[in-house]
Amino acid sequence: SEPRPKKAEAEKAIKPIANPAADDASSVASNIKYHAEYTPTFSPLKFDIQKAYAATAESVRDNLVLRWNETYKHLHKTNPKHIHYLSMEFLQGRALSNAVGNLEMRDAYGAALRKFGYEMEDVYEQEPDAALGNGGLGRLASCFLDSLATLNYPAWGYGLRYKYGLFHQKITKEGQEEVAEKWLELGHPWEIIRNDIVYPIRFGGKVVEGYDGKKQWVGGENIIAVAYDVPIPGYATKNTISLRLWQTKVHAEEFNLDAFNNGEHDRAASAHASAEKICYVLYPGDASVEGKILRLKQQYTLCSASVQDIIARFKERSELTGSRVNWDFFPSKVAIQMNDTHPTLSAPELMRILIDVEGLTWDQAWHITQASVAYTNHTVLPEALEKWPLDIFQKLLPRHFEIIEKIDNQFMKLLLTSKKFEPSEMIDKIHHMRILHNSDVSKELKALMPAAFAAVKPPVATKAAAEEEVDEAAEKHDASQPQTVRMANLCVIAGHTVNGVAAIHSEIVKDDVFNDFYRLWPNKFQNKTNGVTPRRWLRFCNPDLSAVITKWLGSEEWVLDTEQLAGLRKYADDKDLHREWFQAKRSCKIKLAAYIKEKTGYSISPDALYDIQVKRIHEYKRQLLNIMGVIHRYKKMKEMSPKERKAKYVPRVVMFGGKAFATYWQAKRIVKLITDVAATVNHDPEIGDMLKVIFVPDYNVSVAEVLIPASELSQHISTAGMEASGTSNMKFCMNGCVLIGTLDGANVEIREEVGEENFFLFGARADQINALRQERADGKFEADPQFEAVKKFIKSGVFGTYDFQPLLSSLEGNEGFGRGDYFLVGKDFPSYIKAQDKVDEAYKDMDRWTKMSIMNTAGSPKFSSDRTIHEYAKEIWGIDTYPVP
Ligand code: B1N
Repeated sequence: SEPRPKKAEAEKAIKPIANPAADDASSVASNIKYHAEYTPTFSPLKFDIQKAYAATAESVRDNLVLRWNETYKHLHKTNPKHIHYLSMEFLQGRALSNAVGNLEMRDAYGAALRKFGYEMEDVYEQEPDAALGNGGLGRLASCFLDSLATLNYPAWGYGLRYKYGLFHQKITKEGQEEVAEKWLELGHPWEIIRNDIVYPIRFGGKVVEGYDGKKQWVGGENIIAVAYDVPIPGYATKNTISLRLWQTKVHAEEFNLDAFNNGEHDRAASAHASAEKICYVLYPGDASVEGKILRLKQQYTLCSASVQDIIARFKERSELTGSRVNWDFFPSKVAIQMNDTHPTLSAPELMRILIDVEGLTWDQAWHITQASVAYTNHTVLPEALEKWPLDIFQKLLPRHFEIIEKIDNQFMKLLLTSKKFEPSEMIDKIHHMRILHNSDVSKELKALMPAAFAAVKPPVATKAAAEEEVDEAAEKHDASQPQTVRMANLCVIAGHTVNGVAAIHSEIVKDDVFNDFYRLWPNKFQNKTNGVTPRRWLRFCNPDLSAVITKWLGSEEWVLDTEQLAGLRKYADDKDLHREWFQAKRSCKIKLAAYIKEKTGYSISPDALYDIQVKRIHEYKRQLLNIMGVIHRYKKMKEMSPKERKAKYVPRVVMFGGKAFATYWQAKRIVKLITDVAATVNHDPEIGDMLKVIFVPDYNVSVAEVLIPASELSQHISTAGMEASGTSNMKFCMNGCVLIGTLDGANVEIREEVGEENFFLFGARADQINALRQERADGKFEADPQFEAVKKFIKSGVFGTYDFQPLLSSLEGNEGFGRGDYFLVGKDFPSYIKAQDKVDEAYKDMDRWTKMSIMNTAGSPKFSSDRTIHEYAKEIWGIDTYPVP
């Protein structure tokens, strides 16, 4: 690398020139300097690292905007079908490093920044993560955008511009503390505010019927949504698509000048405050439902603004061809994907606009809607299936409620006339499958029901008597059960396709969660196994290993064509590759050790086995099983002589990372247990480097980019059947990390791809879980003595005085809420310990381990989101690629 000149000299030597297309180091430096002077966000007196970041980002943005404009023009001209990916979450992480990488300008920017005396990596670090998501679901959406752009598909991402992203996690003596996140505070150079793209959004009010029978939704609270566009560059292509984030506000006229002049300042701005608070925070719940009106307002804002925008562009393009708007073409131009149930309202919103605004008939609108929208399910946890209290929903969205009522009726009619169910099942099926849970059934429908009903009961004497019984049955709803709008049912009914996110999950969706719907519409159901972008998650976050891969495969084509990674298999026993592979992993481990030292103060040895579990803290993900395994290991080590210890175990650093939902107390106790165990074990001189426990604070995308490359073993140990897919498992696998896991989610497919000898399997299978819970409830479960010993060890106070009893109680008893070991930690414990012992055995033989590591990377091609996106494009969306020439 070139010697660093003095900063002041460099600044004098480089002329500021605006050159958006700059791609050589000198021109890039000029462009950076130009932005430092003419896009001023910081003091002109200095060119510190923060300013270096801001100016570099602006310079990269120039380049993106060039491509972004070209892409828009190209797609406008060619007018292909577009996919619109609607998601309440996008977990983008940092943009600068990714953009420079995707533009293939690492060398130019690295050299340019060095002219100013900065290292590119240090400049990257100035950028706060855009954390507009909770975990896997949001990160998946971001990986999909990268693949959509890279593969040249016509696509839009739609989300909300939350002022505060996912909270920061502080780890203190008390455990986890949450601190507000402020990613926008120093400005965000990656967005382009679009004051020309604004849509009205209404809440509340009422529905009035015109003389012509047309419905109109009027009154209520009226706000606007303004577009903020984030250009998303593809890798090694000009194509640059948009992530359009909506920000809520009100028109200036809503400001109450009279009130303000009267000194009522808050009242004057109350409309502003009410609108703006909609976009204040990302709801920090992963797999839980916030029954908050604000959350429903957020969801409707996303859906309404996005659907209006999609329709506006459809019309714009229709006019371009000179013809009048032909709505029949809509589904051949527009695909809408609902990322879980959160954007479900896009279906009734599309119906509303087509009928009330565009004047289409119900049947036309229904046909268009059904042909356009599709739904991805991401979880089988019952608490995560969104249900809105009917009265709240009706009040906030009265017109949508009417539309949903009609869809519900239409659906029940279809059900009653379909031959898919026995008449005897019908009442039950309606109760389970309709959208409006526990609502009354119309007269018209009741008239269809006697036949169904008569089949169960002995034939009834008179028509009147039959009707009476049907009335009773149809309306028989448990008074304790609230009336709700079931969003998942609406999604399945309105969408043309329903997909799960890993093979096993999609089977559970068909056999269990939506089995009734599957019997009705078997062809609606598909699987789309998740994937992750190999750019961010291998090429950019792990340059050391990438260089080795490129060298052995002979080119860098694997970054676009991940199938080529399979080519590593033929060198899996090559000693030279082993040496280089080991060195690359080791250099990542050294970087991670430095990071851990800085963030936690703990020193860890790069010679130890790096064992990592990072994900949201949740009982079903079983961080508790992991830490209890650690305690078992620690206890055993203490009982051994140093010699015995060295013979059985290898030195190991067990790392955890992840956030707990702020009021999920059990999850927070798990964090506390981990940190307390760390505090004891890490200071035990008898144990030394043989075992270290680290809780890495504030896990996010950028932290993952440091942890994953350095991992050697990673844990994906959820109770079988509960993790829909998992995506970090794929990132670890790509980075040559061996997995220990249950047969759950994508683990099943990863194990198939890498080979069972390269995966540490343990635990009960999904199809055994119900029986095992029953066995426990029946009092037939025999506790494992080692597991009992670990519980006793915790209770003895070795790890301090904190009261872990509520945590331990969840593992005790036979059944009951929060008891009876619902997640089967105790049941799986012995097989988990055995699998962990096998890990130590394998790690003692470095050749064997390195081969396993290589085989994991070689087995990872399937888990590129490029593969996933191609499948969605072909099998759900019906879109083609349109590279910008
Ligand atoms: O979606 C990921 C999967 O890989 C994970 O297995 C799955 O747990 C995750 C409500 C969720 N499912 N459900 C959510 C997120 C936020 C929220 O408010 C539910 N996240 C997942 C990608 O498919």
